[in-house]
Amino acid sequence: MTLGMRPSGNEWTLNDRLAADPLRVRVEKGETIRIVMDNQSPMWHPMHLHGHTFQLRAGERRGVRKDTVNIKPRERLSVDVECDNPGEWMFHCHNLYHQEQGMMGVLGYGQAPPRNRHMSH
Ligand SMILES: [Cu+2]
Repeated sequence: MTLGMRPSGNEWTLNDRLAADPLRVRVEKGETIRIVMDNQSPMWHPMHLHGHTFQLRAGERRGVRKDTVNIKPRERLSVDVECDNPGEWMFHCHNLYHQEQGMMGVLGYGQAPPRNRHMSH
């Protein structure tokens, strides 16, 4: 997952997508996924996942379990998520102006729900 900033300097992205077309990562109940976050922007991003905790990875070692992790500029960081809580869960930067501009997506179980469904925080 790429954390990016558009050249305008005020558009923040996940995999180069903005808020109007958010990233959805499809998972299935019972699996464990690894999210590798690659911060290609020059700012810190406190990335927060709803509905789950995740476990930081340091090489093959398992790190602490949290629901928010700070990623430094140009840092790459991996977390493991046990998918044990079905729903549509927001995953976003906790700097709200980054989130509002597009640094937000969804971790969703199974097939995506209809597009017009409102996503609440
Ligand atoms: Cu941010």
